[in-house]
Amino acid sequence: MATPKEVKLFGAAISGYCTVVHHALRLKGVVYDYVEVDLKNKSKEFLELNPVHKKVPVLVVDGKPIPESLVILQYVDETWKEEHPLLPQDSYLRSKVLFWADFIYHKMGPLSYAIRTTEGEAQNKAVEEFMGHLKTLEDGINKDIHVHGPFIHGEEPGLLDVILRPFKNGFQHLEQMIAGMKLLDKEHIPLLCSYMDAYAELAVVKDTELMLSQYGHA
Ligand SMILES: N[C@@H](CCC(=O)N[C@@H](CS)C(=O)NCC(=O)O)C(=O)O
Repeated sequence: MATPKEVKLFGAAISGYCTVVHHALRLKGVVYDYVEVDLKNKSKEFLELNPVHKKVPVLVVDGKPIPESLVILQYVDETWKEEHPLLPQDSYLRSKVLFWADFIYHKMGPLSYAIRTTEGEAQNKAVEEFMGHLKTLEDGINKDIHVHGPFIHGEEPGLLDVILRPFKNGFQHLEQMIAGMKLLDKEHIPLLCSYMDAYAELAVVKDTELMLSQYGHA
């Protein structure tokens, strides 16, 4: 496959789904243009890129649109294969990583939304269920991936490190807003907390936050 010439990311600074794409491109060293989409007033150009879901992120590579963040991450990993692999070479290990990625997206994502958008009893229930999922994820990663390093994927961050990042940001924000709420608890999920802390120190994380801060969000 020829190396792509023009890479453009249509995203929104508030969106964790877009953050993960910024990080993947930057870990790979891909040079790209960024277009901030006004989600309240989506342009005709943007709607033509993602007519099915009408959501960000959409990555456009040499004029071809790729929607859906998890699909984009896999596309990026395959297209810039030589640089910083995000998925393991071994197909069984890769299946495990994709299994837990799917768990994060489809089990934890909706609950994280519920925590942010409910109050009282409903919120407590969502928090409790979410804490259970975090523990399941910690134990599952430990059992299935069991590599040693500061990151989930070992010495270098991979797909799971990337997609967990928006949770850390979101929950730190919630913990500050709601007194007594503790979502990222070192006693409960020591490994995940330490992976997330290591990831937070990366230049790609800080550079992306700096770049997106011009749109009013870190
Ligand atoms: N499954 C999608 C979810 C993307 C998503 O929910 N994007 C939100 C921003 S966080 C969006 O574009 N919302 C605009 C809308 O729904 O109109 C992905 O992983 O890319």
